[in-house]
This record gives sequence, C-alpha cells and structure tokens, in this order.
Amino acid sequence: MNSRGSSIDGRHTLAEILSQPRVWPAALHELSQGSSFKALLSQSNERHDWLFVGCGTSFYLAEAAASAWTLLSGRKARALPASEILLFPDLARLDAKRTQAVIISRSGCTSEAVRAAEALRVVHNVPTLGITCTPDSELARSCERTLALPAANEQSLVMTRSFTTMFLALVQLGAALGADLTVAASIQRAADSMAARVQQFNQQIETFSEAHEFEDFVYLAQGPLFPVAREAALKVTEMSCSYAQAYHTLEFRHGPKAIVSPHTCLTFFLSESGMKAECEVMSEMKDLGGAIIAVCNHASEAVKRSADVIFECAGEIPEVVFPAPFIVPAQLLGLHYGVKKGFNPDEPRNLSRVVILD
Ligand code: F1P
Repeated sequence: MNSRGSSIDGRHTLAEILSQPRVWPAALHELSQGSSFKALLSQSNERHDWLFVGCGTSFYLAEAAASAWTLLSGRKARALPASEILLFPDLARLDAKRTQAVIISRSGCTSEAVRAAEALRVVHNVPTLGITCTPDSELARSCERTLALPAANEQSLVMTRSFTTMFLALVQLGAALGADLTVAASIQRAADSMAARVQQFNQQIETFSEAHEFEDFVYLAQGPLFPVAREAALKVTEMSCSYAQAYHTLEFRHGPKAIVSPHTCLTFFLSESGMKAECEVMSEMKDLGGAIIAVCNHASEAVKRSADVIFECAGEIPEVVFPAPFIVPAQLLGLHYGVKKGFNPDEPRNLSRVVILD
C-alpha cells in the first residue's frame, strides 16, 4: 500500500523486482546444468573478439556484459545496438575469423535483434549465441546456439529481473571461459545479501519518492558500472515519464552539472576502484544543492557525509558482479516515482513489450 492507502499500481513490476534474490541462483543453477552451457564453453575457446548486441535495456545489458567479459575472460569485448549492425556494418569491423557475437533479447522477437542475428550469421559469417528468456523464439531459431533463462522472464513490460539474471548468466559464462571458479559463489552471496535488504530498500525508496518533487534525474557511474547508470536512467523514464541522463561520474563536471538544483536527483553508483574520485564529485554536487542517492557495496565516511540516502549492497562480491545488485534501488525508484506521479508502471505510457518492425 502507498501513503494514499490505495493498492499500489505496478504490482506485477514490483513483485518481479523483489523476486530477484530468489530468481538469480535458481535460474543460473538451471542454466549451468544444461548441455548448452558446457558445449558453448568448448566451442568458444578460440574466439577472441566478443560482440554483444541488443536493443533498449538489452543493449545496456550488452554493454554491462562486454565490460564484465573484458575483465573476466581477458578477451576483447564490446557492445553495439542491433540497429548499428543493420545500418552501419562496415563501422562494426566484423572479423569472421575472430569474432563471436552474443545477441541478447528477453522476448527473442525484437525485429532489430533477430535481423542482426540473421545478418551476422548469414551475411558476415560470424558465429552467433542467443541469450533470451524465451526459449522457443525467433532469436533461438536464428542463432547457432542459445542460452535460455525462462525463469527470469517478466509478465510486465519493463525489464527488471531479466536484465540482472541474463547479466549474471553472462558473467558466469565469462568467468568460466577465464577459468575463474569463484564468481558462481559470489553470485549466491550477492543474492543472499539482497534478500536480506530488498524489502528495506523498497520502503526507503517509497518514502523518498513520496517526500520529493524532482524535475530531472541524473545517474553517474564509471567503468563496469557505467551501463548501470544508462539502464537506471531508462527505468525512471519508462516507469515515471521523467527526464533522466547518464554520464561517467567525472564527466558530469564538464558542463552537465549546470542543471543541478534542489529539484535534481543524482544517483551515484560507486565503484571500489574509483570511489575516492567519485565521492569528490558527489560532495561537489551536494554543495550545489542536489538530492544525493549513493548505491555502493560498503559506505565510506565520505559517502555518509554527502549522501541523503545510501543503499549498501554489502555483499562480499567482486566489482564485476556489482551491476546486478546496484540496479535494484534504481528499478525501485523508477517504479515508486512513477506511482507517485500517477502512472501505472505495469502499463508504461507509449511503450510496447516488444518492438516489431514491418
Ligand atoms: C527490448 C526492449 C526492452 C524495452 C521494451 C521494448 O526487448 O527494448 O528493453 O523495455 O520492452 O523492447 P527485448 O529485445 O529484450 O525483448
């Protein structure tokens, strides 16, 4: 129930957000038992350039997976929107001898994603791996191999647990390719830590949303967390029709900070590698009057001095796994701020669950 006493709109989306600590280990266990996962590992060993492809949330997932892959597997990895493969293939510099493509689509039906998979396989002779929550889909039929995570699918339009679970599946795969056997256990720790905190996070965000009026939202992150900032901005736009922007944290000083006022909500996704420099920006934005949300693994004294609200995920996990727990408070902010503005996040304005082109 929200403060107005009415039953909350967005109930399906909220339930899916809150289910993530349970879904992560369940979906990944199911996947790792499957033959595709193991076969894929042996198949892909000789591939050294990895190209992750998607649309919308699945593109930001592709960016997050590419960063994680680079760190975990020691191979070159990058991300492109599916539309770039279709419209500017020469710019993509596709080397059929070295490249492995990973096409990500929750529905497995997004026209751009399916067409990009077809073009990569048929026109550019690049091997394709599909990642989806919909096993029997056009994407699965277009790729040589497909990893499916049906347990992570949503009833809702907005992608929440599908984003985090498909991300963690790719982290687990990248770690296995890099012979890092510690990541699977850290994913379980991240799930356990979030299970202990997610209800409190939900209450904090609902209270924060009810108490503030914001004109715009800014999301800031560096390194492997930058795609989280991009996805967080999309969530608050999709669910609350609010203006949102994502920047590399230190980039924000170079002009965009002109917008900061008491009606600006700034969320800092704090890494461990760059926390000192990131906290200096956070302190400066606090001094400019912005409302500050900090999402971190452990809150330092500098974080406690500058942030109005802190979400400590506190899982003993490597930085490469941070995107999954860190996006959860941002998903909740998009939902509760949307409800506050009178929207129903289960039925976002102007959006369809899948973008199908003629
Ligand atoms: C991609 C997507 C979603 C967005 C909306 C429209 O879907 O852009 O990210 O939230 O649902 O489609 P998919 O290709 O991952 O199914």
